[in-house]
Amino acid sequence: MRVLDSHTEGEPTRVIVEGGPDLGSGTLAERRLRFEREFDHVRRGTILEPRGSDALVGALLCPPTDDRYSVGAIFFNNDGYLGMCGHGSIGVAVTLAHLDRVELGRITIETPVGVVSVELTDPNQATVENVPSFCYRRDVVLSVEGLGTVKGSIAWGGNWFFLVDDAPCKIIPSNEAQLRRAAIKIRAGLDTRAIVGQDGQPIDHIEFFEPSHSADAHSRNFVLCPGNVYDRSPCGTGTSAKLACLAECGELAAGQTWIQESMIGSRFVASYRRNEAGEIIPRVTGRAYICGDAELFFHPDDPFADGIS
Ligand code: PYC
Repeated sequence: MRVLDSHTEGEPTRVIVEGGPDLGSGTLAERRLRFEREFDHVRRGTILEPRGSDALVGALLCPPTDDRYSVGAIFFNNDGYLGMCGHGSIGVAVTLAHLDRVELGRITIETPVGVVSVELTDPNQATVENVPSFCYRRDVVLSVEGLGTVKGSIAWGGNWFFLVDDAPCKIIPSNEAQLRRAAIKIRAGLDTRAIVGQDGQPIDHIEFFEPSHSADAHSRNFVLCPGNVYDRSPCGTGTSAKLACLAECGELAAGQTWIQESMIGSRFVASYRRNEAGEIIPRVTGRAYICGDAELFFHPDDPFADGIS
């Protein structure tokens, strides 16, 4: 299997460009289900050690359902499958440009939760126009052991997020373990109380915020992903969820810039527009760099061919 590795503002993406499973036809959501049911060993073998790491997000390229779209992509990680992935969409676009499969300009990526458009402005920079995003519930309060009362909002940005009003401690790399433990507890608390997204969707990403550490950015975040690792980038879908909440509270107007910084100081420059239906369409700009072009081997006798779970 040939994979191209890149990172988007520090967060890695591994795109399967050759030798991935053939998921057949159907919608991307149906194909994601087929991936999960019949080829989950491929996800594990590609992402988990010894070939990968917990921080990796994978993307399987597949033919789109409609030739108006450039490509289909199913994103996955150490825990399972994602709806959309903002940093991953930038990684896919930069990877396709690196392989000369697309030119600079606009491409469209079909995902299990909708079609996103990605404008490649140079070989290492792209703007994702995400799926419609929205704030689902505000001022959700829950009591979490060891943390006390936690208040936040539930929002959709291509994945489900709980955006916590107050971070439990300063968002700096040396507090990573504390932030991760707190976010895991909050996610468990939401789960126990059956606090979910629309249509009963589980909330699998937890996001903390604090003011940015630099004068030219608006906010710093820490995002816990479903596999209990933090997003090294400011998280494209998490930034989209944040924009939706800011718009809901009247704190950010359409077209206004929001610079979201991650715990490691990398940035996404974001804004939103409203479509004809009045929905929020986030735009997220970031940089990605190719860092590897590899062939992965899966020997039939290898006891860890399917990864170390
Ligand atoms: O950038 O949307 C994102 C993302 C989701 C999980 C990891 N990154």
